[in-house]
Amino acid sequence: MLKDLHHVMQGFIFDLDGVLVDTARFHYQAWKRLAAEMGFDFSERDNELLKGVSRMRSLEILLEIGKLTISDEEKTFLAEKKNHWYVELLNQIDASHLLPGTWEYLNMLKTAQKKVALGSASKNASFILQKLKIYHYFDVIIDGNLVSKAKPDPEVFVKAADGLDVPYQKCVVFEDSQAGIMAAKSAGMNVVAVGNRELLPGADWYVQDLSQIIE
Ligand code: B16
Ligand code: MG
Repeated sequence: MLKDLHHVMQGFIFDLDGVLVDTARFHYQAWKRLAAEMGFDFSERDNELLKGVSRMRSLEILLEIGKLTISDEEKTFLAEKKNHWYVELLNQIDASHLLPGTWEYLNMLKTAQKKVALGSASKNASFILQKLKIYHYFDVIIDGNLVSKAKPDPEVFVKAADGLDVPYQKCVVFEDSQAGIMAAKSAGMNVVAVGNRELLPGADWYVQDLSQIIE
């Protein structure tokens, strides 16, 4: 039972994009601008392929869509350019951009003295948490700057659980991507998928957003 989660679990690990905030549309705008500059279109459907994926891997997928081959130096340059545009867009976000239930659930966990961590692929995670005014809720923040292996490798969640000093089987991960669900399960953790069962097989529980978990 989803309700029992709070009694049984000790560590609560959150993915960022798609779970706490919808930054996917800003990633989309920035990638679309880059694609346009290179002379091809990038659809919202294509953007689904980039969710939960690292920045460099996202660029490689974009280049595959545009059927372009470029050098590693050019890749680094383009990834930085996209990030510059993305960060410009992030400047407009504030607490009103939190997904439903996020603030209430984090508050509830803090009141219950539960341990809370972030496990995100984003190198901008700390900046985003500060903009959203929820940085202080996190005991541990593991982001794209601290991991070398992308989801579905469990590294990001293992580091988060170790940082919280909670056994993996007492951790629950909240994820909106298939790679993230696989990463958490392979670490022996419990998973709440944020999204549809059909699109995200393999999780232990399903919610549309965090407002469905609040007791
Ligand atoms: P950055 P998450 C992921 O965040 C996004 O879903 C993914 O689209 C993005 O490419 C990745 O972060 C890297 O982000 O360019 O800011 O380092 O879902 O793992 O919280
Ligand atoms: Mg995500």
